[in-house]
Amino acid sequence: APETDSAALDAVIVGAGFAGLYMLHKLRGLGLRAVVLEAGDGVGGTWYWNRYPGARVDVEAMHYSYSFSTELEQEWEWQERYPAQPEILRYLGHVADRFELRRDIRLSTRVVAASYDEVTARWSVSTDRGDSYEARYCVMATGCLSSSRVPDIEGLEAFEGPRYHTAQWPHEGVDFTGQRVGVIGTGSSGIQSIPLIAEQAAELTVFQRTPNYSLPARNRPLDPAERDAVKHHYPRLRAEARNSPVGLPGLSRPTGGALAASEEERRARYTEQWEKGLLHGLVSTYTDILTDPDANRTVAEFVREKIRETVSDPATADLLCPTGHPFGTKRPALDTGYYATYNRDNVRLVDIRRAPITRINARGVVTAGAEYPVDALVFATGFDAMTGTLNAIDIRGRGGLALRDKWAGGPVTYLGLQSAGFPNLFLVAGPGSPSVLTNMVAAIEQHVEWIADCVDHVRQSGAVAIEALEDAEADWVGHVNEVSGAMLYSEADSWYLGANVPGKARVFMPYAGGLGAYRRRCDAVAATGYEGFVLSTSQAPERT
Ligand code: NA7
Repeated sequence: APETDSAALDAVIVGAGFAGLYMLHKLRGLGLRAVVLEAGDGVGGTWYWNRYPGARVDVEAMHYSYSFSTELEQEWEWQERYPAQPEILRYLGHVADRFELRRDIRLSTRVVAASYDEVTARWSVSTDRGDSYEARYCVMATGCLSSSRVPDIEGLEAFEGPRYHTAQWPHEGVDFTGQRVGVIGTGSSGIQSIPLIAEQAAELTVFQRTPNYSLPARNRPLDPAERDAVKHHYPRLRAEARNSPVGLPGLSRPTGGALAASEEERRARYTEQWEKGLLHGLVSTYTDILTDPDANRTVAEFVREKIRETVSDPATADLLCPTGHPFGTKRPALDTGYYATYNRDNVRLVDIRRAPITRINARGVVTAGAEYPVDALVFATGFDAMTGTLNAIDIRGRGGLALRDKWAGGPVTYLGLQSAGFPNLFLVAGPGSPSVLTNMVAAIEQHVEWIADCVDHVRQSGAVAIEALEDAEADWVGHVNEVSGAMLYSEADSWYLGANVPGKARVFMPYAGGLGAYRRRCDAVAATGYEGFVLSTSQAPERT
């Protein structure tokens, strides 16, 4: 992009996924000039990268979609209840076209650094192409699960076959016909891809460190009448979603605790939710599923029973039953035929908790005690979540303060939207935001709209910068910790806590108070003239 462009820029947005696309549209609506810098060769963010077999959304698409345009929500026809990656990518491509976003998106452009100049009160954002963009505002729409991780296993480079990470899947797809395939990792990506790889491969070996809870998705094509009914009721459903804890309509608001109910009542309620195929169904049955270990055990045991009913070999079933962490403290998966896959003759499960992988050699995977030769290896090993992508960018605020240094002991933000010392830098779905515990698109819309209103406020006030105050930030971090501390989340080694990345600070990053409560808090902050933020009305004096 020509350097001359940037003199006229108001904002640089990093990332062209759900967040970045809407942010661009929103800022344009304010009359601002913004540009989106995107590392991928196409738009779509998460849905651009994650092309592994079986990659699907785990929130119903009729709700996991933008609500900001009535025309868009009425004209788009979702084909499935839980569409696979290509359908969601088509949707985002359509959004980019429909709102003419592409002319301001620079693809194949990875942001490597961003620094704030106190004299001009502007950000300078540099890319791996060697150019830079200057603008008053910088919005990091970089995603929560966008830095994929391959564990540092000795001998990895010696493996002679192809290696894949689920989030770096080749665009042309992979044909495993006739091959012996190894999959490492049984989070959502492993759970979604394993059934399909098992159908194709000659042999599949799954290396499991931690069994996860997975619920049947009950995915199906959407019939037109059902689609129309949702569209007809969108105004009510979207309003309900926006103010609900998880950003979705229709979930029951529990009133009582699980242990106050009889075993029969509990079973009836769990069964009802199990049949519905909804990610947040089981946790919304009773008030105390995520706070009381005994209440949680009732639902965890219900899921384990389902696993034992499905998997014919009792030893395999046992290995698949999660016992080390409470239900819902890691994000459960929604699957299609996951547990039944282990009834196939060509699939075996290897417990690498008991006998860890010691190395990889030219032929395959070596554990303490056995060697598993494979032709191809799939890493479904997840991400350096929530902070990985931000910390990979050299972000410098006032006085040259590096965000990654400030966050060395864990991320600190005010409302998940800003960090003190970094004026005019906004985060979408950042640490301290509820996004990953909710319907991500509903959370993104809230963040984007709040940021746009905030930028508008700064401009209307004749100010040049807005920055979170340290006290407000400390209070927010305290509140985030207090809310999750009263819940069972710390009992799981999850990516919410950074526990999957060796050496990462163990801090519960998301705000667990729910989207509705979060929205009310953000609205109150805006209504009181951006309490907890400071506006600078003039550019900082030149330092000597
Ligand atoms: P996840 O949920 O982080 O899952 C990663 C999996 O890989 C998980 O089973 C890990 O076991 C396993 N893993 C990670 N590192 C290793 C090593 N070193 N050795 C063995 N096994 C390992 O990532 P996903 O991509 O599946 O899903 C991410 C989110 O995307 C998901 O929550 C949905 O919101 C969508 P562990 O549990 O750490 O023992």
